[in-house]
Amino acid sequence: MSQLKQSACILCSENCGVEFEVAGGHLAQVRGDRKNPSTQGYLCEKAQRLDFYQNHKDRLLRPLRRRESGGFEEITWETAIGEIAERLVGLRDQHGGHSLAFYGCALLGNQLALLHAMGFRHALRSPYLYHALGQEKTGDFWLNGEMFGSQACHTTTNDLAQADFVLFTGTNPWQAHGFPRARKVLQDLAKDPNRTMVVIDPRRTETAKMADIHLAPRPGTDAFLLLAMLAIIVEERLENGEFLRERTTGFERIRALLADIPVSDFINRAGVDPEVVRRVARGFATAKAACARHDLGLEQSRNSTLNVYLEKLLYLITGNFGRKGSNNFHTQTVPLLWDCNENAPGFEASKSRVTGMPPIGGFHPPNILPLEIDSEHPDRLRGLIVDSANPIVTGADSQAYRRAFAKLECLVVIDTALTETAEMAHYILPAKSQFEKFTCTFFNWGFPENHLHFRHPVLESAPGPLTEQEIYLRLARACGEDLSKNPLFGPLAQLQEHPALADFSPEMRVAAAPLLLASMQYAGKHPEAVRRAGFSGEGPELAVSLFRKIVTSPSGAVISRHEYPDTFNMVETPDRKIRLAVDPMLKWIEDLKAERPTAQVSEYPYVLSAGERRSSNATTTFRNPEWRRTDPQGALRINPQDAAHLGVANGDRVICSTGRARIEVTAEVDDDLRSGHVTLPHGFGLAYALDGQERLPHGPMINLLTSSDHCDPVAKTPYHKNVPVQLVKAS
Ligand SMILES: Nc1nc2c(c(=O)[nH]1)N[C@H]1C(S)=C(S)[C@@H](COP(=O)(O)OP(=O)(O)OC[C@H]3O[C@@H](n4cnc5c(=O)[nH]c(N)nc54)[C@H](O)[C@@H]3O)O[C@H]1N2
Ligand SMILES: Nc1nc2c(c(=O)[nH]1)N[C@H]1C(S)=C(S)[C@@H](COP(=O)(O)OP(=O)(O)OC[C@H]3O[C@@H](n4cnc5c(=O)[nH]c(N)nc54)[C@H](O)[C@@H]3O)O[C@H]1N2
Ligand code: SF4
Ligand SMILES: [Mo]
Repeated sequence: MSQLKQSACILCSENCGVEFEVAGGHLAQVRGDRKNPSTQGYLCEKAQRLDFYQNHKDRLLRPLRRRESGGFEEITWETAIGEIAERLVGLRDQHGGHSLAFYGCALLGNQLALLHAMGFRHALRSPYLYHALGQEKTGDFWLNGEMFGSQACHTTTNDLAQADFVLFTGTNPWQAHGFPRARKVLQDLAKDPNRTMVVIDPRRTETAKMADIHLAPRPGTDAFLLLAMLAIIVEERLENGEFLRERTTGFERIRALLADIPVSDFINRAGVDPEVVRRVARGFATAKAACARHDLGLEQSRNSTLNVYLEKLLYLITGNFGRKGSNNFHTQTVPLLWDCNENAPGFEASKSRVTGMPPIGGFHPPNILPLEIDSEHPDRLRGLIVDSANPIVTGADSQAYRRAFAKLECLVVIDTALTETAEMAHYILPAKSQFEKFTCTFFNWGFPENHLHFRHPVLESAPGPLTEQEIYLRLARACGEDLSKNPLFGPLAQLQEHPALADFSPEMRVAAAPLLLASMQYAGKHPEAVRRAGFSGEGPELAVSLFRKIVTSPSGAVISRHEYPDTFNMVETPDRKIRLAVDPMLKWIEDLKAERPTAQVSEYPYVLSAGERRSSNATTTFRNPEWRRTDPQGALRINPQDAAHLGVANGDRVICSTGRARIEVTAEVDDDLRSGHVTLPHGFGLAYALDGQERLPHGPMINLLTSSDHCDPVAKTPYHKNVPVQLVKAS
């Protein structure tokens, strides 16, 4: 007997609504859920493979404890919780809460337990949450603090479906998505002769092939290109004077700086056609509504935070902010981002002890984690809880991670699967899968309309795994925390008794309580927008009607409808004006002007983008490599000229090395790449035992090659898209 159940795909932050036919513990048929208000039935091909996440040989079913002699033994939950609590409380009491840190706790699909995790973090007095967002978006969050007054003022580009000029820089949404129904939106853009799509990417990506204009700069030169575009806009007086006067401060300093940019020299540095650059700059500035979207190609490349700053200046100087089809702010239901500016309470205490790194948006960067552990510093990290992440594979410099994790006095991993990180743990705690529990994602970053999808379980879980909410509650209790006094567990426990939850099962009451808290905060902050989405009442009544809708809509709910100018009410500077001039960025631009390209021949002459998004990857969510239909080896893509130079043909093996490591990969000759630029995919290198074979890694483990010090000076985000490598044909 099969049954149709609604849920979401968990493979990227879009979390497209799905309908599953469930049969015999399998997610048999997968269809797009037309009733999902955000994704409306849309799916990409990867969703068809979701059963590979649910059912595989590495699923964890029992708590495991590391044996002195190596390997793991099964233990009961009671023993596991008791022993972990004793060890963590021991470290806290002997060395202080700052000897303990958390990693992850909020994954692409699995974020409902975040408040519980933070409740437990409070019990341990730990100031640290390391997170993958600190490998990508924290430079952006830092700028939001400087320019908009709060690191939580985060911009969204979801309205680009309404734009008539769209600029994608360093992102390939055909593969990576990043906004709802990406391929459909791209197809509509490409078909419409009145709208323009521009892609800035060194590779002729799937998205670039659909664009009206593709600029292929040398990898790592976006700052030069964007500065040239800004200088052209100002030189041609194409800035939006009215917007700048009403909404911003500091433009005169920016104008003076841009007047001094050597435009032709900078365009030359980027290696693109000056006429096309002018056309793009003019097009963006004079469009009815333009929207600029970037992703890792800017964030994980040279000058990361500066790149993002220049993109912000581009849409702000041209007034493409706070209106239909432009860049806007989004609202947050459960706040994922927190303002951590210098004046925020507890700022000093939240700095890491070894490297002195403050959190940005609430997150510490994975790049510094090995240094914080593998140190003689008396205040080094000694205990770590990893939940929903696999940093041994996904953090820069896997070997440094391994060395550091081996020194931890207590490593606890909460996961559904036996990962490379779990294999190093003292304790492994099995979590229910995202299809076996109530869960939710707070990456609902829509604007003007925002949505939330509280997902119900679609499968029975085997006995053994628990939800993360339950795990954190048990751990906190075992640590002796008075839950009623805990700033998170206390309110959540009270809300479980709220009449709005009275008709729910006990399990659902625990699961849904964070959303009642969130609904109260959200309806309190955005009452008009919530009412526009069809809810009525004031205060608690409005909050409860919003909450009831969220938890009883298995396909997701529309939670608010804003009006475009609301964006300006969300600016948090004292005068509600956007500060354009950010001193460290202006200084950085001066430094770039002084920088001279080197003519030196390097030992590592190729630029590797380590971590491309393809149809063959989905972070590290799938362990069984058989889910892939193409690209089984995770090929190194290389330009034909470079391949010929190395004497390499399609399918040949190549040694790819950096100062850190050398790995053997398979070449795929690809004329969509510039000469000198090569790419390897993200998410490969996971160990898995195929039938009749040993448990062995499949494909390149790219972070053996990367290093944590090749990174952004402000946010410490790694320059993964710009790793100098040496290539030789394998003998
Ligand atoms: N299929 C698939 N989709 C995913 C994921 C996945 O693992 N697989 N992961 C999800 C996650 S976690 C994220 S963060 C997003 C990331 O999504 P994206 O950032 O869009 O994806 P990437 O392929 O990592 O990088 C984007 C582009 O940057 C380009 N690039 C490299 N160097 C430069 C440069 O110097 N300048 C410019 N302008 N471009 C450059 C690359 O050629 C590439 O096309 O994808 C999400 N979606
Ligand atoms: N070189 C290089 N490195 C990169 C990147 C790159 O482009 N290049 N990209 C970076 C980026 S953008 C990102 S976002 C990170 C992603 O890297 P991570 O932050 O490590 O996240 P994932 O790879 O998505 O790992 C998800 C983990 O969650 C587990 N999991 C799945 N469901 C559940 C659940 O319900 N409960 C629990 N407790 N666990 C669950 C999975 O088994 C898996 O181990 O990688 C980063 N690393
Ligand atoms: S991987 Fe595809 S189907 Fe899944 S959430 Fe992302 S875009 Fe949607
Ligand atoms: Mo990411």
